[in-house]
Amino acid sequence: MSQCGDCPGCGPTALAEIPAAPGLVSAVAVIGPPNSGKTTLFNRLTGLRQKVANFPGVTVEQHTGMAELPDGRELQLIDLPGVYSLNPRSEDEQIARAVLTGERTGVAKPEAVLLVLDSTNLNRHLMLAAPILALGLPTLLVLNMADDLRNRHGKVDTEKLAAEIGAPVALVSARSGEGMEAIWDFLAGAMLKPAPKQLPILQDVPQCREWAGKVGAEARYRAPVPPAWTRRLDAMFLHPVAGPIIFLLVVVGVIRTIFEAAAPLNAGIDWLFQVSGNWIATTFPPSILRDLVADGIWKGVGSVIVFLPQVLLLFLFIGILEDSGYLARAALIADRTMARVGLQGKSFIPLLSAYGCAVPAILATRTIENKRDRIATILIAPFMTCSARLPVYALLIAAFIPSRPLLWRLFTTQDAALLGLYVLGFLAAFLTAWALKSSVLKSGRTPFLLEMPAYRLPTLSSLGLRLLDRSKVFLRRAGTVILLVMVVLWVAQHLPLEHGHAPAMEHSVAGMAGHALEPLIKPLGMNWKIGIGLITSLAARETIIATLGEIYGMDKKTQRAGLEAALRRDLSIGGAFALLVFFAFAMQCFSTIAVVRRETGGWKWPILQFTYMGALAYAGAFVAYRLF
Ligand SMILES: Nc1nc2c(ncn2[C@@H]2O[C@H](COP(=O)(O)OP(=O)(O)OP(=O)(O)O)[C@@H](O)[C@H]2O)c(=O)[nH]1
Ligand SMILES: [Mg+2]
Repeated sequence: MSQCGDCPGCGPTALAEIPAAPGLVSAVAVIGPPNSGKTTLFNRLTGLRQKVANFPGVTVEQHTGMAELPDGRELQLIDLPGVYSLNPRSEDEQIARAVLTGERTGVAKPEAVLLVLDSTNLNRHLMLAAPILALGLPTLLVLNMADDLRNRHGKVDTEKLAAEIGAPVALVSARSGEGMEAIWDFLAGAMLKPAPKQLPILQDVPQCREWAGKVGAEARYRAPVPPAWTRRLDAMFLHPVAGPIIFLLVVVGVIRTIFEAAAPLNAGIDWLFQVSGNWIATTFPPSILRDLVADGIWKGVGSVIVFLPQVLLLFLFIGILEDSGYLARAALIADRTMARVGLQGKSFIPLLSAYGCAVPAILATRTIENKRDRIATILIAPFMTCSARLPVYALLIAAFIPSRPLLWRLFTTQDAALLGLYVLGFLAAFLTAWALKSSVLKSGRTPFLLEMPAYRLPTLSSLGLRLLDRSKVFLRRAGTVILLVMVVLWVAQHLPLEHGHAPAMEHSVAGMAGHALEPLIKPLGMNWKIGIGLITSLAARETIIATLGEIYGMDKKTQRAGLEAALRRDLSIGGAFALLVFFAFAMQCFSTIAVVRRETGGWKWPILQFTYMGALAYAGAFVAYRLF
C-alpha cells in the first residue's frame, strides 16, 4: 500500500501555514534570482518604494517592511539581493544567505519564504528551487511576470508544478498586481498545500540543472520565444563597432539635452526666487532675522535650487537606461574596454550609477566577487561626475564660456565643455584603475557573467516616482546641509561686531578663514572669496554655489549683478578652469568618505582616497590655471 502523503495524485492535503513565533511578528523572506521582480513584489506587499530597475544586482542589502494581512495581523517581509544558488560568492549573495539562515545580526530569521522566479526564464530559475525548498521552511513558489509569459505565448501548469515540488505555486505579475490574492492567502496561512514531495538531494550545478529541466517538463512549461526585435536590438547594441558608437551618441545626446532643455526652467526658478526674495525684503520690517532670511538663506539656498531641472533631467536619463534593459547591454560592450585597465564589466554598472551619486554606486560594488576589483571600483567611483558637481559645472560654464555652435551646429562650445569635464573625470578614474590594477590591487581576470534582462518600456509611473524621489533628495540637501552651512556662514560674516554692526566682509570670521586659505589657492588663480566657497563645499559640493550666492548677495558692489556676472568680475578664465578641474577631481563629500569606510572596513582606503584625489585636484587646477 502506498503512503498517501507521498502521492502527488491525492491533491491538496494541508494548509501552507507560517508558524507564528510567540510574541513576535513572523518574518517572511523574499528571495529569488537577480532581476526576477522581488523588489517589485516587496513594494506591492508593503507599500514601500525600494529601488527597482531592469538589470541584475539592484538590491544589494536586505530591506524590511511590514505587510498588513486582511485580518489586520502584520508580517515582516525581508527583500533580499538576488542569488542563483546558496553558495554565495559576492557580498550581496552572502547577505542573502546569511539572512535566510538567521546568521545576519539585527534581522529576524525568516519563518517562511516567497521564492520569486521569472516565469519567462523558468528552466534556469527553477534551479534555485531545490536548495531553497531543502531549507524546510514553508515556501510559496511565486512565478512572476505572468503578463510577459502570456504576451509572448509561453505557458506553465502551476498545479502540476506544485505537485512536482511539493510546495504551493502562484502565477502572478508583481508589476500589474495580477494574481496577488494567492500570495495574500499564503501569507495569511489560508493557502492549500500540495502533498509533500521527497526532493532529491542535489550536489552540484549539473544535477540541479537536470532536475530543473525535468520538473519544468513535468509542469508542461513552454518558454516564451524572445520577440524578433529583441534579437535585432541586441545585434545592434552589442555589435563590436556599432555598439560603442551608439553608446557614445547616447551620452552626447544626454549631455546636450541637460544643458539646452534645462536652461529655460533654470531661468524660471531663478525668477521665482528673485521675486520672492524681493517680497521678503520689502514686506518685513528691517531686522537681523529678515536679513538672515532674505540675504543669507534665500539667496544662497535659492541659487542651488535653480539647478534642480538639470539634476532631474540627468536622473530621467539614468532611469530610462536602467529600466529599458539597455544598461546591461552597455555593461557587456564596456567589458572589453574595462579589461584594458584590468577591471571587469561588472564594475561598469556601479560606475555608471556613480554619475548619479557615488554613495549608492559604492554599495552596488557588492555584486563584484573579486575583492581587489571591488576595492579598485570603490576607489575610482567618486571620479565619475556625480549630480552634485553638475550645478557647479553648469554655473561656471554658463558664466565663462560663450555659447558658439560647433560641428555643424550639432553641438555648442558649452556642451563641449561639459562633455570635456565628464571625460576628464572618466580619464582620471581609468588611469587610476589601471595604476591600481597593475600594482597593489593586481588580480586574475574573473569571467564576466551577466544575465541580459528583457527589454522593457520604462513606465511613466516608475520614471515619475524616481524623479519625485530625486527631487526630495535634492531639496532635502538644500533644506538641511546647505541651509545649515548658510546660517553658519551668515553668522561668520557678521562677526566680530564692529560698533554693533557687521564688519566689512574681509574682516569677518568668514573673510578671515578665506584669507587664511588664500596663499594656498592663489597659485590656482583663486581669491579668498572662492576660498570660503571651497571650505563650505567640503560639506557638499553644491554648497559652493550657495556660498558664493550669499557672499555676492551681501556684497554691495556685486549685489545687483547676479551670480554669473559677479563671478566673472572675481575670477579670470584661467581661475574658472582651475576651479572646474578642482571640482572634477576632489573628493568633497562626507557621505562618500563614510560609505567607503564602511564598505572597506576601515579608515585606510578612505584616507588614501581623499588625499590622492585632493592632491590630484590641486595639481590639475594648477596646470589648468597655467594653461588658460
Ligand atoms: N513585465 C513585468 N515586469 C516586471 C514584473 N515584475 C517586475 N518587473 C520588472 O522587472 C525588473 C526587475 O524588477 P526588480 O523588482 O528590481 O527585480 P529584483 O528581483 O528585485 O532584482 P535584483 O534586486 O536586481 O535582484 C524591473 O524592470 C521591473 O519593472 C512583472 O510582473 N511583469
Ligand atoms: Mg531587488
